[in-house]
Amino acid sequence: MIPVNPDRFLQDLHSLRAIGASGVGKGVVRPAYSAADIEARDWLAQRMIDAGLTPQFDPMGSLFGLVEGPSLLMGSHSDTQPEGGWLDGALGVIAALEVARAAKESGGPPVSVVSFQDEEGRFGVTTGSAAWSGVLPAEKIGALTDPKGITLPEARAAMGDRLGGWVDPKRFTGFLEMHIEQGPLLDQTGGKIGVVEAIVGIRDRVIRFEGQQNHAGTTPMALRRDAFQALGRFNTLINERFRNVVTPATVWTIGHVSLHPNAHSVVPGKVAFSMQWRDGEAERLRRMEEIIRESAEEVAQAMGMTLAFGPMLGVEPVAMDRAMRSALAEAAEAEVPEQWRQMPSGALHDASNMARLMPAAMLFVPSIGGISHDFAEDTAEADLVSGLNVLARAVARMPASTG
Ligand code: HGY
Ligand code: MN
Ligand code: MN
Repeated sequence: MIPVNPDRFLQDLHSLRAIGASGVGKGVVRPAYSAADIEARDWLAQRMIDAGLTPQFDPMGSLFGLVEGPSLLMGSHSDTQPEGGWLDGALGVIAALEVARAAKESGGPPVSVVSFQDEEGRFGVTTGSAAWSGVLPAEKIGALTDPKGITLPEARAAMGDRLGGWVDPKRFTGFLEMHIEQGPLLDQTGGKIGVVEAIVGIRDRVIRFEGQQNHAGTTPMALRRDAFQALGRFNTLINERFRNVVTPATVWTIGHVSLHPNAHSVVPGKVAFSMQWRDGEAERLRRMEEIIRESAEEVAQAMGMTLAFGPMLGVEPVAMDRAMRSALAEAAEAEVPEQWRQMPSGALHDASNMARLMPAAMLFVPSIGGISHDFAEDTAEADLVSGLNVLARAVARMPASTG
């Protein structure tokens, strides 16, 4: 086992939490390319230097802490949702830093560290790791916008001359990511560790209906072309039609709605909304896409709307590497006997993209109450340390890192 230092690990985790702290519980506001995000990356780069790693930002702003020669890559992301928790992403980055640092101090296997940029998708879906892995083609990056219409290159300019060249993925023997579960399974069953079997696939796109903006007092109901009513009908239709296609594990979300002009006394003429759906089967994702397209077309036709679809973003469902999973399972059994399980991930992670480049695996620790993407997100510190210890045991056993 690599001799990791739990106190140093927890201290670093709390130092990172202080950058962009929301003031509500342990909440953090550190969206990609914000001042707090860049401050956190500068702080992390210094911690990497202190640990004997060489920091390098790639063209997206993902930060690597590199050792010389072939190494295992560990990490996650340090950007957050608009209202984020202190652990989503940060945990995997700081655990990686501690394992890399302890491995270096003790002459253990070589470990490099990464904090990917925009995992939380201000501009897309796992944007930084998707760009590095080629899932997001270079020519599409410039056109990506956030919900306020700011383009990715505009936001990225805030990183200034920190940005450097791409890191060659061939230098890494595998990718290992620790994360909070962000769901209720471990918490409800008393589990301490989850070894991830596979990560769901996701599709995400913006849909726009445009009708006719008009006076809310004088426009008879029968003559309205109300964009909000179109969204309402679309939502009801897909909920009905998905019933024949989905499983209890399938999820879909309209999470961002922009209504125009968004005023009490105006029949809204335009709506743009996000439509996201996730499932472990690519074929089911495709059938849901068909239902979404047909339903939107039907509503537009019936209600006199013009309809437009934004670019389809997505990541395929992906299985984790078998040998790395075995090393994690053995380490979990040694650390928390019979208090761990194999499980799928319903949340998306950078590991999905990494699996295209190298063997990849993931480890979960419980989320209290199953809450995440909220200031209330939390995990008992004893559980965070158990996860760190499982990593420290597993890395010592990983075939990829010892070869
Ligand atoms: O949305 C996700 O699953 C991830 O947390 N970005
Ligand atoms: Mn995350
Ligand atoms: Mn997240």
